[in-house]
Amino acid sequence: MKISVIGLGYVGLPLACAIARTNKYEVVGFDLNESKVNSIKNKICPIDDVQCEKDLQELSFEVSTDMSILQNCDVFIVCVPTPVLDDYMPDLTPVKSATEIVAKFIRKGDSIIIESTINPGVCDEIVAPLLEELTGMKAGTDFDVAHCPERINPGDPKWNVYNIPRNIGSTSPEATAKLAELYRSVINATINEMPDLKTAEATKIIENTFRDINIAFVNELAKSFDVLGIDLKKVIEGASNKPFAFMPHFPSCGVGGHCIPVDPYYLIERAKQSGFDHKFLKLAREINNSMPAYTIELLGDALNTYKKTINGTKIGLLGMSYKANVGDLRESPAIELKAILLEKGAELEVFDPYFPEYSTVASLEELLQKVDAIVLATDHNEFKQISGGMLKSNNVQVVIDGKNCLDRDGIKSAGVHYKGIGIK
Ligand code: SAJ
Repeated sequence: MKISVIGLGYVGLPLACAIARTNKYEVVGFDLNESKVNSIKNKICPIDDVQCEKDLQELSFEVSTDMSILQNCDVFIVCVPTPVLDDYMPDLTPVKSATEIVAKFIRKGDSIIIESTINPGVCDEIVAPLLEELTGMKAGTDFDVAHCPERINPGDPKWNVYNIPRNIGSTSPEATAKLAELYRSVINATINEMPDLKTAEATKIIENTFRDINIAFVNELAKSFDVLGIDLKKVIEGASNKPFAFMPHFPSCGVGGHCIPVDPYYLIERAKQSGFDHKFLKLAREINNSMPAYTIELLGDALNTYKKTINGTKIGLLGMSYKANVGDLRESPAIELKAILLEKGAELEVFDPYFPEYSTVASLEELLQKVDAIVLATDHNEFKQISGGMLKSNNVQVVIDGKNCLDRDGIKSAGVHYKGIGIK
């Protein structure tokens, strides 16, 4: 069986490696990005994925930007991005263009599997009709459409494509069973057969929406406990020792990434088209989107105690990435933090070890020497070493810890003003 993976990013590349590792299939990879394809050809892993770096050394399979590589494929697995537009509508352009490419090569008896995160209905209402229109064939009869939502967690040292359980739904139970077997031959984890495409699409969306609303819950608690003078970090720690029916989430300066702040909009928009208004999901998004501004409010309040304003003060922004120890700017709250600080007249320095191109200094030490206050936006390991002594000796007066990850007690005992999100 010849299998193609279309889109060789943090989802597609590990999957192509996993399929190649079985030695059971001919696997080819297709991507539009020349430099990414060349890196892979030279066994240089273009993504932050420890397992994938290893795989690329040990395995070899054909990758190309030339779509003729898709000739005679039996299965086409689409792993392209599904970003969100400025109006928070899902941008399905990459999925549609990948589908148009598959339409050139898909034959009777073949299957297309979408792994990209999509709102419920996209396979039935967009992918299948588009393929039928372009090929003259009938979905479910001449070819199968399936959805097996990706669950890759970028930078995760434990969970990877080989061991993460998966859900799959298709145009028929028989097709679902057939393609589930394919995944079982590649992945050493439960492959759950779902009743249909919409169920599989909805499953991924609610997994990430669950996370977004729970983060919004603790973010609203942070604002409330800041006025109540209650230490939210201790409260969450306390609640976390309940052995059942509690799952901790943590307040922060905002929710970034290509999944959590994006996926809820897919459901919100799709349900709205059918006349249902997801008030709760929208409110959660509003709360999480309000956190960068709230973080800067905390900075303004802290500077006030030194009779200072943001305007004209030297302020250091630590971190641009949305997530610790990876370099990924997508929907990062740090982007908004930076914009607000500049708009308020801060004399801004920025440092993120993963983004020298966005950094105004070459090191954490250099930043600390230059600023009177810092806002931590990303909990990179490198920033966790910041001590009260380092801050004091550099005359840093204020620390706003946007990820509640610094040594609060040590910083306070050094006489530096510390404020976290929901904690003093
Ligand atoms: N965040 C909080 N508080 C929390 C957890 C996260 O503010 O309690 C923020 C993070 O700082 C980040 C954003 O939310 O800005 C997203 O964080 P994330 O840990 O959810 O990281 P992602 O975006 O890489 O999410 C992925 C997702 N994986 C897939 O979609 C396949 C998500 O489903 C996982 O739950 C998540 O990784 C994970 O568990 O780390």
